[in-house]
Amino acid sequence: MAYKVAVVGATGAVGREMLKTLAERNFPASEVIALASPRSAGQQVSFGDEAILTVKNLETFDFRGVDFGLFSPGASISAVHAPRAAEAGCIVIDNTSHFRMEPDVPLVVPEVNTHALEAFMAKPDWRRIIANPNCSTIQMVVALKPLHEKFGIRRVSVATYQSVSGAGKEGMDELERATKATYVHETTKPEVFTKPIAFNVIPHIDVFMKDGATKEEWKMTVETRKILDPDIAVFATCVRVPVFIGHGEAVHVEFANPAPLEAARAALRAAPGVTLFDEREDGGYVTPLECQGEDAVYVSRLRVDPTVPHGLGFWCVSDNLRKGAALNAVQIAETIVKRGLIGKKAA
Ligand code: 11C
Repeated sequence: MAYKVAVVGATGAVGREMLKTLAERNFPASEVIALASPRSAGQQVSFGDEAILTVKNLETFDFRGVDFGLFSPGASISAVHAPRAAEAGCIVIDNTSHFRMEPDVPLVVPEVNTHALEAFMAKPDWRRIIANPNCSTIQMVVALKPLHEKFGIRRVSVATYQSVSGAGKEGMDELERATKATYVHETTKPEVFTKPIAFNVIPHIDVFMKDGATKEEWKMTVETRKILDPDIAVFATCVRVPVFIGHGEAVHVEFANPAPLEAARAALRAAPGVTLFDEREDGGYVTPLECQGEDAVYVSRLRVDPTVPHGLGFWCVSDNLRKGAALNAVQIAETIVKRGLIGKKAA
């Protein structure tokens, strides 16, 4: 059984990671097609260790016969081309923010809410568009899910430490340029970020909203509620740090019920997608550098928060390009295949 897969935005940081992830996990693909803007058409991208794909023009591509479209081309491009692909019969898994909060689009993290995916796909008139959440939301809900099941979460307060790859290749290039320039006492003008990113931290990701929160902070609130539970209160402060790959988060949780430390540890150890590494000694925690290229959401520094009733705090890190984007999208496609949610085809 094999499926025709298109990767849209194939020349971007997430698109390349999608191709890598499909190859590494041996996704049952009869054909993989790399698509991008007319400007990038004709470029070559790797698919696994051996194959090279020539990028095709998204604007003129006909999606008929394509089973899965993994999209990460930017929200305004997905807005146009994802519905076009879905109408042609393709199942779109979209990594942009464009469709996430639409009520008829499931927002899915396979370890957390596969039930939502199944419920939407069971509807005869479903839109054939599935949204991949924001990277900072994904890693947090993977860690929160086992704790919510066990103790019932009331409120989450989170501060993020987000890598520049969240802003794509341009963000990574700006950090590299600015760091090198600092060493030779030169200055570079920030373009992707609003202030110098080298040797600095910037408490601002995405645009400002009317209430003073940024859209990244708003996304963490509304997406967590859509995925995990609409009754959970979430307050987020999202910060850009001079790290290339891997988002860190300091997460503080208030539960409805007593949350003993050992029971929390056991729940996290048993949870799919979570690796608990919490040694309470020098180096006994995971940092962004160590999670690059890894699939897991790592939880460390788990401890009781005695300042609230039933409180716990922890640190979590994950590779934002991988579990925060490409891997989650591929896992959604794998779940659809494994659960027989689309008709199977002969290879
Ligand atoms: C960042 N989290 O770190 C963002 C990138 O809504 O998919 C992903 C934006 C999104 O800048």
